[in-house]
Amino acid sequence: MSEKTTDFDMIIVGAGFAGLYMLHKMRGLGYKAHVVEKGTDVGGTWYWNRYPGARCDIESLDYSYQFDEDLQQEWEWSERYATQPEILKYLRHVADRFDLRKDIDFETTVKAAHFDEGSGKWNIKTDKGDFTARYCVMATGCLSSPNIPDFKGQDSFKGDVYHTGYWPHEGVDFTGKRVGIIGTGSSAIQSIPLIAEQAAHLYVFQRTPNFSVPAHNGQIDAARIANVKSHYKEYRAQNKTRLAGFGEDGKYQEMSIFDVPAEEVQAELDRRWAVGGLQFGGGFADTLFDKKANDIAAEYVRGKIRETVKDPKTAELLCPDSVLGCKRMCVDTNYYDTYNRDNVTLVDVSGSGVQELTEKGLIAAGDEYELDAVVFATGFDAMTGSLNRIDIQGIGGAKLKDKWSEGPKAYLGLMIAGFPNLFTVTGPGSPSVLTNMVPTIEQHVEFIADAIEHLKKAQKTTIDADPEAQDAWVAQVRGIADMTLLPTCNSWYQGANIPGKPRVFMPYLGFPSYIEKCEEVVAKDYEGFKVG
Ligand code: NA7
Repeated sequence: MSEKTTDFDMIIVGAGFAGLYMLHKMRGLGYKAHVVEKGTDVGGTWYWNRYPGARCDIESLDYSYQFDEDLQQEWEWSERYATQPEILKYLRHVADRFDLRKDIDFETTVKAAHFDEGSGKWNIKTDKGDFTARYCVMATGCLSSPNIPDFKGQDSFKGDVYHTGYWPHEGVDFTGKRVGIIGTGSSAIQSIPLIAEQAAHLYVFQRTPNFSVPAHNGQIDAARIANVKSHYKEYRAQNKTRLAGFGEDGKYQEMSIFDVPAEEVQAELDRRWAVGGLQFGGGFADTLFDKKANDIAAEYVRGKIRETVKDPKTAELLCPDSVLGCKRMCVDTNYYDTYNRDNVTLVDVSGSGVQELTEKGLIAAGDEYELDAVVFATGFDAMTGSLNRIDIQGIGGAKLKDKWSEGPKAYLGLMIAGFPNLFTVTGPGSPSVLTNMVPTIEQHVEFIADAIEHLKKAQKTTIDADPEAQDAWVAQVRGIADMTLLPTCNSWYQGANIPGKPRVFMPYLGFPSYIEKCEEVVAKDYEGFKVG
């Protein structure tokens, strides 16, 4: 039996959307690439997040790969917003179709990645053995390191405990159970209506309410599928010109809401609400910049909440007083209506929070709730969590964790100065989570592959971010965010959901401008990168 190869051109960490395409791309270019994946199968985010109701909030015709025309033509999405099982099935199909599994080690966790200046290679340590590779790509995801708050008495609870991001593969039957769910972010908002249908009683422990807009999900209209598929390439190209990489062109989106007559504003908000989805927030040019403009759209949603939820006290508790869109809006099916059920109670923990887990349940706002199961829908250590979990060391043994102790710094969200030949797909400073993630991932993967081809042609072996270019990019990311209302609430965009995490706005706001910037960087011979 031959020895297992441990030296590769590239090691890719993670087998989600990013890792799979990176592998396919590099293999196609003739490189020896290999993926290391913690899960038992491909899927990344869509492998782990199996909670009831988990689905994408971007439409399935958009949230899919475009790198292969045959793939996008042959795959049939069934619903407007794909469920987690359907996206996982799609990614499994992609892995089989391009024969990717043979180059993936599953159930293997990367513990460390150290740059060896002598060999110019990365030494990658896993729990199953070590690898060396000239290039290392962290395709570790943005929302992939679950946040489990450290409540007092955490281990004393005798019932079942779940986190939405680590959901059991076999599913959970809550029939007849008293269930408590902590959190009211997107994962909670998607799962609450379904858990409520099963549970004897569901208590929702809410620290901060979120804005949610209806998905109006359903089977995708066959005519729409045929239409998009008849010109998929042009359809994708048009999306690339849009602010978040998806959506529609609205009549007023270049206009201030104050320049549009009030009845037309109302009609446009009604129209967007009826269409459903994240596009609700994109109607007017100033919604994300001017608090008064934002208030109009925010108050519209509050009106819908008050209209839907029968108990006025519960309705008020569900109405956010923050800026619409400063936390990622949620997209739901029957979320607000679920509070009209007799077996659902909203518990306000905005003051003292969930105080303690006990043997029988939990204590919140001074009262003990007896429960059979607790669901943590408490989100993720976004954008940096999965990178910081790995002991990454660059030039001179410098640790990434130390370099990022005051907040993450990266150039274009793709490379980190001092960590040569290490790439991040959708790292901090990438537009990633503010866009349709799949096309953004494809763009990053293609940028990385092109950069490596560039090195090969130039007979060079190393690429690294220039610290000054990196600092300028970090300043630009923050500068743009500061022009908007986005930093005004405690969002995971700026690390505010994790105690002690430095508060730095991480994603770059501006998808078409990001692509233009990357193209300019390449045209200027990899401006801002040091090639050697
Ligand atoms: P989110 O959006 O980060 O939501 C997490 C929720 O958990 C949010 O309501 C938090 O309240 C709440 N939370 C977190 N810690 C606590 C503690 N200690 N006590 C009470 N409540 C807490 O995560 P999701 O998984 O729902 O969604 C993540 C993204 O995935 C989403 O934006 C989409 O892009 C898809 P808080 O608001 O911090 O007061």
